[in-house]
Amino acid sequence: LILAACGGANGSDGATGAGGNDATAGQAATQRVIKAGIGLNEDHPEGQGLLKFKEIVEQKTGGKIKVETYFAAQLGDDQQMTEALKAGTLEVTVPSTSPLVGTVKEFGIFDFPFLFNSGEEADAILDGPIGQKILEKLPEHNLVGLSYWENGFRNLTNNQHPVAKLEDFQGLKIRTMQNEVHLDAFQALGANPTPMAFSEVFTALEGKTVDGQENPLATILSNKYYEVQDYLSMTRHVYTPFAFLISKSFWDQLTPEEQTIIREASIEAGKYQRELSRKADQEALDALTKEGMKVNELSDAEKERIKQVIQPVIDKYSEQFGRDLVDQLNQQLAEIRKQ
Ligand code: KDG
Repeated sequence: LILAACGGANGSDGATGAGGNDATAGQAATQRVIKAGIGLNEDHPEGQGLLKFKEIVEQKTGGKIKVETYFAAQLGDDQQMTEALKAGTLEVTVPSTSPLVGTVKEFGIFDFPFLFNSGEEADAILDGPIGQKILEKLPEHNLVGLSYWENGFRNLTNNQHPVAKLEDFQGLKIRTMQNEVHLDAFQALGANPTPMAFSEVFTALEGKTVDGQENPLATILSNKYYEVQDYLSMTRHVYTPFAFLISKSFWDQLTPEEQTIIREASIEAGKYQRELSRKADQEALDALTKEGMKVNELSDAEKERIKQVIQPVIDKYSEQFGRDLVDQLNQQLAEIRKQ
């Protein structure tokens, strides 16, 4: 969004202006506004990360670029906001990579269950050549991906019973993100998955359209799912990254200096956001227990059984997303794990 292009004032005075103003004399005095929308709440690590991005951009541009923040899916769900970026009617959004598979199918490799063992492993892959190669597929869709942030490891909540073993998934109606890998994985486990936009989840849980959902602990807390869910099972079945996206039509209007400030701000805010996210993941469990959720762990043996049932789903999608890419991913993970 460009507010006012008032090049005249600075431009015409530039030659005669006092020394102090010379630095800005040649630049168009364009006031820009970045509208940034996300699905989660302001108190969630993602919301706090977005506020950090705003602070850095406004400070580094001396207020020339303003960031307006919109939380809690006020501007739509992840897919709708991503479409708005493509259309150039919204500048920034930070969706989970999972619903982006309709735009760039390769994001789906990050949806493979039990791919990463830690947030740090995820950082190394996302910030390394594989993560960056996938971001490079965005510009042809009028999107620019500047960095990855963290949504985190997902855990299952439901209203029927604790999920402690493979058989406990049988028949559970579970809301999943709009992503085929998630859908197929839950189907393979015997559950009855329903893809749904994030903004509809609370109402679906409350109205019992579904029995359960899965999300990182910080989201289960921030979105008050504990009010409508009894059981929390620590499945940690998949890690979800966020992708920091900016509309390409907006990006292309920026000067190289402005692009650098914005790219670096998204990376710096992302570092802060990942730290907050990891702290929140540890702290949320206590809070959720206090809210009365019944928490259970899964044994390593059960996790192994679950992994085996899901493996054919991973094999199927490895072919679809590209064998070479998946081999490269596994190779790099093996190298990271050796260190
Ligand atoms: O802004 C991000 C959220 O809208 C969403 O991605 C959260 O993980 C999520 C989900 O379950 O949809």
